Amino acid sequence: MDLKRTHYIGNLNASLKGQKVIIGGWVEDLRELGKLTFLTLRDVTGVAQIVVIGDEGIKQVKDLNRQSVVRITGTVQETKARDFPFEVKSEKIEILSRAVHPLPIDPIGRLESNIDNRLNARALDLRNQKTASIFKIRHHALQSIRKTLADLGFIEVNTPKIIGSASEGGANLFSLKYFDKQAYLAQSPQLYKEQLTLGLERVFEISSFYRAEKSHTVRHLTEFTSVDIEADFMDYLDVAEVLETVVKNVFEHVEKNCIEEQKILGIDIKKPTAAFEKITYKQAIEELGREGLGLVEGDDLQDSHLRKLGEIHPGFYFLIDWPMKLKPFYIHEKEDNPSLSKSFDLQYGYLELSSGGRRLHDPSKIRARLVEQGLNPSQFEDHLRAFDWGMPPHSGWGLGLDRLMSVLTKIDNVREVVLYPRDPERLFP
Ligand code: AMO
Repeated sequence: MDLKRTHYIGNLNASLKGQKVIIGGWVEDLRELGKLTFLTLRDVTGVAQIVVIGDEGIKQVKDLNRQSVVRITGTVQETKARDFPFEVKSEKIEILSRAVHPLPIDPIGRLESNIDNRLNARALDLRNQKTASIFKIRHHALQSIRKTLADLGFIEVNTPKIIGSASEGGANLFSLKYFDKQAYLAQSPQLYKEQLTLGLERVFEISSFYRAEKSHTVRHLTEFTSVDIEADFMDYLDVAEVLETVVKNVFEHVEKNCIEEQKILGIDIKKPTAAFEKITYKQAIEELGREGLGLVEGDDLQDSHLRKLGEIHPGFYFLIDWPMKLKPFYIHEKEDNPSLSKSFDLQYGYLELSSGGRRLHDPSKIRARLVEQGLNPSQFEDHLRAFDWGMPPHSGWGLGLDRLMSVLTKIDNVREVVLYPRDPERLFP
């Protein structure tokens, strides 16, 4: 059976009047009006009205359930319908796949289903134009990130996800049996991306990473998508600038290329124009002190502190120069104040979107830091060997794509912007 279509519905228009077309998609609605049946057909690009005339055609679609898949051969013609600029008069209907009735959720979204029911029927949920729009925007965001980084000379890489020792220290690791050995799921590409600067200088990776965190929040998943970069001959503020460019370009690209999707979601995406403010950790502590949240230097910022900072700074801002003791073993100290680090987080209000910094490239310093943090340097020897082979000074960051998507689409729960989210409770579908 031939499955080809001559057009996506989105490519049809009134100027094709009189032309024969073959389209295919999902039946969204069916209305019988005496000797006519009107069928609304949707594919990924749009929706069209089909008029079915004649006993045979009408009989074919009479008991057809919504969301069944059909291929229509017909002619584009003028319409009296107010919602459509043209219609297609059907000459041949092929029913390719029948949907059951009732469906687990209303795919058009007229009847709202709760998020759990929608995630349980995610494939069908994508027929809801709001859901589809989120993932079209996500596609455009990814395209923009890849283009920005490639234009800046970054090479896209793929690092292993099954690893023999922790990349971010020991906490929150998923372990798995690897034949007769113990293995883990990568929490980040940290060690690999650092090593790769030795050969490829500027690298980036966009991939899933894993954290065994039993967090039940709208911003944590056990499997999340991270955009990671690492670059030699760049200091921490240089890579922060790359991050700012990446984020701004995403907004600009989506603002221009996802006009219909923004309409469907009822959002108005605007590229941030101002430079992202840089607030030092010390300034943040002082600001929080003035708000009555007394912290002493060296204290980590808890959720309540970040929420308060987010009220003071509602948009994008960098929190820079964190105390060394709050940062991972691979982070470089500030030359003029070794108790502070060359590090930053990119925040959107209270939400942490990214963290990064300059890395240590002197292996003896890394070994000392590992010991300081209660980690065993011998478990990192495979990694540290590379630091004796001409490791350039380097910096990088990791950006949570799911969190960025939630900011972009103004949807709080990251589960909404991930196709098949994984959290401590959700392992299916
Ligand atoms: P970090 O652990 O801060 O840094 O992670 C970087 C960014 O990844 C996102 N993220 C998550 N998103 C959803 N669910 C999670 N459980 C989750 N965990 C992290 C956040 C966070 O800001 N190797 C360093 C980065 C670097 O220095 O290059 C790292 O992994 O948006």
